Amino acid sequence: MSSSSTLEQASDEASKLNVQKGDHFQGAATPDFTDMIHLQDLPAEYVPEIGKHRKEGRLVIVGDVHGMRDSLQKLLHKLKFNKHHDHLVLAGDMISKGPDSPGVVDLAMKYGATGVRGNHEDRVLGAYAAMTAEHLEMPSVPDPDEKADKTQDELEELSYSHGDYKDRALVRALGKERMEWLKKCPVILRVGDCGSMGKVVVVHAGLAPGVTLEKQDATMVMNMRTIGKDGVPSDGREGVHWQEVWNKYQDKLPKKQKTTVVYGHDSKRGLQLEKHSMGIDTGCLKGGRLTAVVIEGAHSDYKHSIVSVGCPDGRHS
Ligand SMILES: [Mn+2]
Repeated sequence: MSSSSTLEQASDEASKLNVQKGDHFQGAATPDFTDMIHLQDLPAEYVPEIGKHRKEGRLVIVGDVHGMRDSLQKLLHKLKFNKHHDHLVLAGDMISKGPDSPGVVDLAMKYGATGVRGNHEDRVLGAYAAMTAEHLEMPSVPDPDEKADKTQDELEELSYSHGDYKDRALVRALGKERMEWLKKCPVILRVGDCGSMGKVVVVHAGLAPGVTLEKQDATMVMNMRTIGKDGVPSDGREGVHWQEVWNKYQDKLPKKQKTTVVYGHDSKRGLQLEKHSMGIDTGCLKGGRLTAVVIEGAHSDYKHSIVSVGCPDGRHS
């Protein structure tokens, strides 16, 4: 793609954003999602080098952490992760469900990690945008009054009436600084060329084959599991898994255009390693494993390995 067409696309995107912003200023009650980052390039300094004189350094891509801070720490210890030459990428659903979402974001910030926006980050960021639009206070801890004197039924009713009660509680638990960090996580992270792996891209759920990264449907990138006969992705489990279609499509492409996708989101299927896709959600939250794809440079090519640690069941903690 030429740089001018990239620029044109960028300005197309910008004008679309302006339209949405205009609607917002006209008093629409919908939250302002215009700051969602669709596609971002991983800075070149984080991409491992190859060759005789390569610098030391690995790219460590970790699947769905879901608030399992201690498991993430254990995995990084096992890898002897060193933030001075290694780079950590979290493939979305870092937060929600598990015991310590704030702790996971703190670790990510401490290690200078790059996060990708998963369906859970998207939900919570949606709640954050709505709360910000309503000018609600953002206390750093959940408001104790909110739960006081309410029975479970009332809480459920509250949840029903607000729609996103749990998401708002998590926003409050995370606080502004962590929410702003999450907001900067792109839907699609383009790592770049990694030799025989082709171009490497990290997303939370999947990519539609034959569609440019710029034109991918962001909601589907964070949610897809299957692709229908019409070629349209879906979050349903019935039908052909998206990565089957993706791998068949990659096989037909010239070598230089092949793309390997690293993704999470599908703990039911677990580790899914194929030629041009690597599914690494191995169900840490439910007492499975937390898994990383480790990419490093060698003399004339890149190599990758899978490293994982066992996790306690984090669902009821
Ligand atoms: Mn997910």
